[in-house]
Amino acid sequence: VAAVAVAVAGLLAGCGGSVSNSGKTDAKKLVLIPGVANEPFYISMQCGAQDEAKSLGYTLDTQAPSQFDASQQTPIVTGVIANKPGAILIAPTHAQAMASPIKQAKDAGIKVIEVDTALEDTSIALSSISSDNVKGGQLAAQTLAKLVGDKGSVLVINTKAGTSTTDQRAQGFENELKQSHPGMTPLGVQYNNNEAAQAASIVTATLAAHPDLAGIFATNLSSAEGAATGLRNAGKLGQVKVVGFDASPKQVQDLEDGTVQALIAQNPGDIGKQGVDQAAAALEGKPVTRTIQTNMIAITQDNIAANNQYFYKSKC
Ligand code: T6T
Repeated sequence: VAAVAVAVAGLLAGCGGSVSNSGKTDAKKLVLIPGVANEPFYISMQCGAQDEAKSLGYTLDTQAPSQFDASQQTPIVTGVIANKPGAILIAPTHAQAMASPIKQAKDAGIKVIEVDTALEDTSIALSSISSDNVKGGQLAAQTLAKLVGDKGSVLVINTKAGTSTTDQRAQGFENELKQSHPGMTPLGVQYNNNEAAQAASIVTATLAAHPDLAGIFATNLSSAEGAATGLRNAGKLGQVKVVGFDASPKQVQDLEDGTVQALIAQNPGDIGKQGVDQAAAALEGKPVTRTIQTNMIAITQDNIAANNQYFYKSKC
């Protein structure tokens, strides 16, 4: 009776594959669940993950929410659990709100690997691969300090509270200002809901209240793309210095034309690749590394030509 029940459960789940003691999963099937669809950071991650999956003999399917939001990512996770892949590589869109659905994946016997963002609860994922985001924020502060001559008011444009990576970048930035740059006045953190248009509006409103604004740290792609648009609209290009995180095609264009002065580029392709390596290790019973940090670089007009391998892709 038990054997029949297992077979029926397998049929209902629509999958074959190996039987593990935690249920029937397809041990050759990986699913990548990025933070949001059609965005160069995650597209680059997907390219790296796909290539690695292919070379290791796994299939990799990608299912992304249309907005960076836990309410949209949750049903994707639930749907993926029903298909029982061997492992998921996921970028949680919220450090707390995504804990419950991701734990359900773990409880269903699916190996969980975090790529880029992470949950606050470190007991759910087997491995987390990301930039050192606190250090990235510190690097942004040091870069912006040089650009503004270590003085003046500076604004942080962040995405959504609860995003582990960008919260850490803002924290690293503010700590560095506090510790080593007393001449710089932080105006605080404003959130753009991961929408470039909202970042542009934040810049417009901040310039109205603080016409002497010296610099902006934009903690990710949407913040930086929007900050550049806001400055262009206000006719403040070059007067207000911008250090942005990420390196989308638009961000690189903004750096080339001098709208922004520096980009902290991550290595999303490597995050994806290493995510697959960790998933494969877990599925093959090999040792897994709990925390892996991938590299980052500050790109300015001076070193842009030497660093085009860091530019993010719009397609693989
Ligand atoms: O900056 C990346 C990523 O590291 C962050 O967690 C969320 O925003 C991006 O995807 C860029 O949009």
